[in-house]
Amino acid sequence: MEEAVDDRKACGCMKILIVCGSESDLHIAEKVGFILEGNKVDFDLEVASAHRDPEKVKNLVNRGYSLYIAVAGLSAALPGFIASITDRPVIGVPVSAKLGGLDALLSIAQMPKGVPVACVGIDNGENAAYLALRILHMCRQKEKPLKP
Ligand code: AIR
Repeated sequence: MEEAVDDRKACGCMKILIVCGSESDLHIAEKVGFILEGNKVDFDLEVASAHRDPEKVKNLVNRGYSLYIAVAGLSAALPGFIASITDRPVIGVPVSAKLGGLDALLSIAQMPKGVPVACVGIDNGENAAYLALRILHMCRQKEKPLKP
């Protein structure tokens, strides 16, 4: 396991954007950031709503990141919106703002074909970080294949 963590550290060339739909989602984004920090993965953390400020979201994506983690509740368009303007992997984290997060879960998971978003469990920022680490780890796959 320690060896795998070292490999992840070697993926330092990559940078992730964690973006929240609102400041009220920051407690979930912090869980993501904590794990990325612990694995020495570089990231930015921003707040930008796909509904309230789509131009800000576009400008953030135009900076260019290796991977996006979008955290949002209610009608959570943010991960899908980002996936519509980048070819990079997007991981969505549904937040339990209302309806126990079911509204956000379905908004993130039910993407149309051709616009993929990986959806983790409700409020599960930790799994978004772990999935991101696995995706970044693939940059080392050529040198050392992953275990089956
Ligand atoms: N939200 C913000 N813009 C679009 C959406 N879906 C979400 C946020 C947050 C929830 O609405 O991601 O989870 C409530 O936001 P606020 O700012 O009212 O607390």
